[in-house]
Amino acid sequence: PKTIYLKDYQEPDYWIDNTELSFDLGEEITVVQSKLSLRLNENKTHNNLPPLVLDGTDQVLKQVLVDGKTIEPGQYKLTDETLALPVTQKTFIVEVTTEIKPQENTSLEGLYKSNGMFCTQCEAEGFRKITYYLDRPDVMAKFKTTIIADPKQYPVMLSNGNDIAKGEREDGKQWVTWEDPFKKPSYLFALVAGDLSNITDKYTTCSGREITLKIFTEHKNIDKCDHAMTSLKKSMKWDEDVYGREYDLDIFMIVAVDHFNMGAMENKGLNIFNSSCVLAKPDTATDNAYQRIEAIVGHEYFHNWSGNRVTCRDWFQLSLKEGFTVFRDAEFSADMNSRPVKRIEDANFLRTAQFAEDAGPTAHPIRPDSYIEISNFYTLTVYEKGAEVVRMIHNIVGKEGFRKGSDLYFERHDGQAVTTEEFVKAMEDANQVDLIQFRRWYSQAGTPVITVTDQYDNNNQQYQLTVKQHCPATPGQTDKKPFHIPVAIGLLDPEGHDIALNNAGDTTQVLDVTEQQQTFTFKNIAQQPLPSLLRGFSAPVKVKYPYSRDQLLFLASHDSDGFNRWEAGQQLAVDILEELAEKARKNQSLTLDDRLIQAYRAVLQDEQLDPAVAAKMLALPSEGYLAEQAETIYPLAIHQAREFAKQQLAEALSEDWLAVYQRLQSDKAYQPTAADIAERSLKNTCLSYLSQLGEQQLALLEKQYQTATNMTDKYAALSCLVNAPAEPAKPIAKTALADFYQRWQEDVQVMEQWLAVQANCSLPGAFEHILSLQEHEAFDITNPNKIRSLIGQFAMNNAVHFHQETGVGYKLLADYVIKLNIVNPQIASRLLTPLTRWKRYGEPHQAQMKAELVRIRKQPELSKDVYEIVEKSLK
Ligand code: BAL
Ligand code: ZN
Repeated sequence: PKTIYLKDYQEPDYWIDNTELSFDLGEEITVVQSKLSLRLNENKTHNNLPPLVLDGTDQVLKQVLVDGKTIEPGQYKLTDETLALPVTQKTFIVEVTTEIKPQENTSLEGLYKSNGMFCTQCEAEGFRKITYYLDRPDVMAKFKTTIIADPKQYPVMLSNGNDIAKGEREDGKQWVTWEDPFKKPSYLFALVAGDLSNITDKYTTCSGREITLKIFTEHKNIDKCDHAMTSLKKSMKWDEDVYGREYDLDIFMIVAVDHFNMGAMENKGLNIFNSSCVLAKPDTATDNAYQRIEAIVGHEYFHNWSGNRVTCRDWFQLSLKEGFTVFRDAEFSADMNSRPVKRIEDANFLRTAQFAEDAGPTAHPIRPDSYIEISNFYTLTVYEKGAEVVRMIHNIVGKEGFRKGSDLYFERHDGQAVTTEEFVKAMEDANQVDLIQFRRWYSQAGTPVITVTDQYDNNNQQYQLTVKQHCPATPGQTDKKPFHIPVAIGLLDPEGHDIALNNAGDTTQVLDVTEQQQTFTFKNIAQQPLPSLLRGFSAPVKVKYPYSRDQLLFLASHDSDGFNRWEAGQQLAVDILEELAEKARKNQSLTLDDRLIQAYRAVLQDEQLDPAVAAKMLALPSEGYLAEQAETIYPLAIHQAREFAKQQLAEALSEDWLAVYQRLQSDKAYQPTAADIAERSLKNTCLSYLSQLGEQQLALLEKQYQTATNMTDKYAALSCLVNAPAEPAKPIAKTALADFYQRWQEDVQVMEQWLAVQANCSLPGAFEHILSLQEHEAFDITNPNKIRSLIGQFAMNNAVHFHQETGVGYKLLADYVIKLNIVNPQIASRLLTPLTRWKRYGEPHQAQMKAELVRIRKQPELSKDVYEIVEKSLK
């Protein structure tokens, strides 16, 4: 397969101004007709008129016309991936007729069927599976789309823009024409046809325009759309208030689809959503789902400006729209819910998963230099680290400066396909700041490590922090230049109070770290302070400072920065768990440092603390995070250490867990408000510790399972039962799982949860059970959500079974990668991720993981998606 390089980017030879499409949807064959108005790109110098090379694959070419004249097979050149046509005029019309079979398309790219409904997914390069086209984001055209189908099966037929005409043909088929007045690249095209219900609402924009809002779904799910509608209206208002962005079409539609590779897709005016990211009602969706839906509805809506109105010139610029939009959705969620908790969750996720990506064989900058398959670059780096890079700009220029910069960016580039450079330039120009060195965040991969040392001079009342930065080598990048890292810090006096750092009395200061080594001096410091470093996680870096456990305990109870209070507790836990894991690996006896118990007790007894923050502070670092911290990963030792600590904390604080659990009992009707979610989260955290306490608390779990009036509480109880180590819990868990299945077997979203809770079970015997679930009717290899729930959860979150020493866990994953390589290459390649980390593991894991990668590489007909990841991993 060919590698595509950013440095080779060239504008296209031709532009497409207008695209007219017609789809005659059939059960066997779907006929696609396109009519493209093309124009020579006069920006480029041409000796002769170059041939028009259209992208296209997986379709049968039936007819080609240029300016109304048939082009015979001898006159065009057709390959598996392109159609090249001779050109004789600078402007011309191309008409192409092709046939496709959406019902056989299991890749879920292009046009396909999900539960009898036709739907599309075109980003990044799915449109070329629909028709021959200049399938690249810098070619932007106005689209007019006619859909023709049997009205009995497909009464609802949707595409981008506004519906402008409809009618019935003589053969009884109905047709509808949609027109999108905004120029767009092909990746934003969408089509849906099916027997769907919808809920409708209205939104009046800031300039007084009335927008029709519709959410479409299968009839049985119509009672699950309200939360998404509320979230949509909140998003529209928030984007007006915070960014001054108003919606532009007269209608905004969302469609829920069960078979979907991604979470959702921002097609112009017609967002298509994975049903798990849009459908919710209290008795079937957890608080996590409610919050995920709000965030994703926001994310896709915000793309209307950051992505659609201003789009990407090429796919190397993906973070231009994704990093910025993730930043926007994170701020939206922070404004709608608890800001500190959102920051903790995002930083925790980044440090667990994106740092691991940065430290592995697929590490790449947020603006990659090359790719084989662009689908492989919808990564945590491009999305989450990309958002952190935007956040750093926000912190450098300030809230108002950022708004000035984003206004300038949208004003300058509305209707254009641009690069990350244009974004940074707009921020610079609007604020007269220099981001030259900052741009290295776009081109250098890897997680920088800052090592901080300090010195206090009592005589001069002076305190110095020396910061060194280093970024480990990543594939293709050995020597990195220093980054511009904004490091927010505070200093605590021995009583735990913040020290004023300047005459204005500021207690947090941002140090602009730009050199390999730099010293910062603070004057008038009366006593030796304790530094609070990287407050609010002000940059996506690792920090090393030799805190003692007592100092961490001190910060965990005194730091005025909510994020760093949580972080100090995490660091204390990591330090203790690392020592325990080392002992476990050497088969030594384990004892828990009492300081962790003290820290937890303080949180449990602090009734003033926001329960959402308390729940975060009472969660031990995940096995994934501990693995990411380790030099060499021994997953079974990590698991043993963490389970031991959990057990000890459960026992030592049993009365506190129970007291808080009982205090938080409530018979309020379910509301997905921040305050209620916070209380449920703390209550269920307590329940999970109580579930460690043997037989004595089983009645509590069983009661919560049986009496819960919402899915959050019910699922929490089910999860605790399934993972409770006490022998008498087993039959109760079995009964609960059967009851849960019985009750919700018709509900696809709940069945995903049911599979996931079993896939995550780390108790002995769970692996055999997971294997048996592959045969269960709730599982379906053609549905990515089911793959993610069973196989993905198992490989990502069930370390003790995935990494079992016989290697059978790795084999299970590799078997799925091999099967899905044919069925759905995008999902196959994503599933591979845990195996790609093989070099970081100790033996026997390392050799076994590698062997499975080698087995995958030997398969005939590897997709580009899987090939690229396997090759990079084995280098
Ligand atoms: N553009 C792909 C889905 C998303 O990031 O919104
Ligand atoms: Zn996005």
